[in-house]
Amino acid sequence: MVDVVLIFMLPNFNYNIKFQPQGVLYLAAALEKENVDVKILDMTINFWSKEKTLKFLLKEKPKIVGIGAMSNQLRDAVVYAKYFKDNGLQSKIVLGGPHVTLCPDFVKKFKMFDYGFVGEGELTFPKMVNDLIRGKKVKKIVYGKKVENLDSLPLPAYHLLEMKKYRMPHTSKIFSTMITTRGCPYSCDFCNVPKLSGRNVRFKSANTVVEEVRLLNEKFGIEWIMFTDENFTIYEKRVAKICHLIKKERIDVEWMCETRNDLVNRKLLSTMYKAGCRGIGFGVETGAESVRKKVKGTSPTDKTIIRSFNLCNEIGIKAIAFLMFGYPGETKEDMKKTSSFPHLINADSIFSNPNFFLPKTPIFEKSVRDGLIKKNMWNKYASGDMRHVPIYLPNGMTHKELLKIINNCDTKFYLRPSSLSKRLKINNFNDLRLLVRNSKDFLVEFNDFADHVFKSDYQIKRFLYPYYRKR
Ligand code: B12
Ligand code: SF4
Repeated sequence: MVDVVLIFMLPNFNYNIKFQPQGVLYLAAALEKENVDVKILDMTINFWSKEKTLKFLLKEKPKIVGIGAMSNQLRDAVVYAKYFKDNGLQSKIVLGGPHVTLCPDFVKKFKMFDYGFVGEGELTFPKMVNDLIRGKKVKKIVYGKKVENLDSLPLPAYHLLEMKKYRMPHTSKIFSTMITTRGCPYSCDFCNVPKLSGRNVRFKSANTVVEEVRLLNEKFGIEWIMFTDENFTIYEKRVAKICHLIKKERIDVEWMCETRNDLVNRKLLSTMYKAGCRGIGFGVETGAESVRKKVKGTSPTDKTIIRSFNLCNEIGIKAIAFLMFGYPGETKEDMKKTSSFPHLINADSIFSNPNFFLPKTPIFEKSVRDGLIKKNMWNKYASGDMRHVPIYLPNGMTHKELLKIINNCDTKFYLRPSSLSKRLKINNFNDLRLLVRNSKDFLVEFNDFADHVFKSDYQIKRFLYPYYRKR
């Protein structure tokens, strides 16, 4: 028996990425601090059917089942919660995470959820849980208090996950995610991070960050860390201190992070490289500067992007371009520019995605005002009335056309001989020999390559049509 089971919902497409869900890890740590017994089910790892999950829950008899879901995971959250309720689960079901934070009324329409939890959970969810356990009355929608001092939080409850099951492209090493900031001061049209976490960036101190790195390395054997902060390098001094401490404490890890192209420079990149940074994902978004200007603002320009990619190439950090297709006013010509841009900037890898119509983003709000979409489209998606996850289709383009463009972009990029040899770092016979010797890395690289080239269409289908996969 356990007090709380936290479920991180299924990913609805076969991302070649399996990341530890930091949100529920932080929640679990906060609950454990209050002596609440908690278990985590990460569906992105175990892919349990609703029947199997219910069986587990009926055995564990938790007082509370907490489900964390992004907007694109809503339909599964609804299907699972309804199934639990219809089949005798007595636990109270609480929905938390980004979607309900943006659209709190969601739980009033979808009655399989007893409660909705809005915002950050660490300071408020433990009290809610205690109230529910003691049979006290709790409001239908509970609002979480923002955590002002991230250093005051207990470290995420990594011990509740099977850490070795997680993986990411670019490495065969044992890997974990970490997140060290909350909030973003920028205002890209397609993104709802500033709405979710605020414009004011809250940081963990370098000491706390490195303490977590050390714990992951020593206790869980983690050799590779992915910092999933949106703009890891936004405060240069803090990153330099993190690098200094990793080196000083001789922690044997390599790592990656994500940031904007206008938030790096030669000095910082070379400090990062020396402390183990081996990859950076940049939000390039589009190869058409005029479109980028509209959705992201005046920066980063093409020039800034090219410069940062060149610097990474020079220093030895893999530079990954995140691309999106489907912006207001974007033409097929613009999309062609996006497809060829990674070649121009000499990217090591790309991630191309359609632009989600994420609720409460500037693009979403404007499209509702312009009568392009209905405000309740995510409810329709959640209930199954809408077949696929809402994505932005510019200028009357069809889904099929957009997906084809995205697939072609991937195929064109990954099938270039220079791209393959760069990914595999084969410049001469000796490189080839080393690669074969280190066959695990070879397989990882080959798997990523194959995923992009042969299965990208299949992946995107799974992401757009959640019921593609039988469960
Ligand atoms: C890391 C990350 C990923 C990773 C890993 C996801 C994972 N396994 O956790 C990867 C790269 C795989 C990913 C993919 C995607 N992501 Co993402 N991702 C993030 C990112 C940058 C950090 C998430 C995180 O760790 N946050 C830190 C934790 C502490 O916060 P949190 O998760 O929100 O949890 C807190 C609260 O929400 C709440 N809470 C959460 N769950 C629960 C449950 C209960 C019961 C309760 C009470 C409370 C509660 O308490 C937590 C602690 O305070 C966020 C942006 C952000 N800053 O949040 C985007 C974000 C979550 N992603 C987003 C999106 C759109 C996606 C994709 C759909 C993108 C795409 N086009 O491919 C995919 C979908 C993947 C899937 N699983 O289906 C959006 C979601 C917006 C929305 N409306 O849902 C975000 C907010 C970014 C954005 N652009 O707006 N993502
Ligand atoms: S896309 Fe990145 S930089 Fe832009 S608002 Fe979102 S989190 Fe901030």
